[in-house]
Amino acid sequence: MRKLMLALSFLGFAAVPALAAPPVDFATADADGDGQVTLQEAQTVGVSDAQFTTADADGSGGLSEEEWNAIE
Ligand SMILES: [Ca+2]
Repeated sequence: MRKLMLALSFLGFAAVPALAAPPVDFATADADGDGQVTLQEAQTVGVSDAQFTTADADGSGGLSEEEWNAIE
């Protein structure tokens, strides 16, 4: 019984998703400092295409600081 409880608690812990947040802060991601994070800049710090497209709320092709901070 004790082993079962341990196994269940381990599985429960493993199922908790990683915290939803951009991998680095906006200033770090905006490598050229133009105030927008491009897809290339985002990919450099590990953001996927899908995350970028979802975060680009206005479809401008670049992320503002507000859009960047909304990355999940
Ligand atoms: Ca930039």
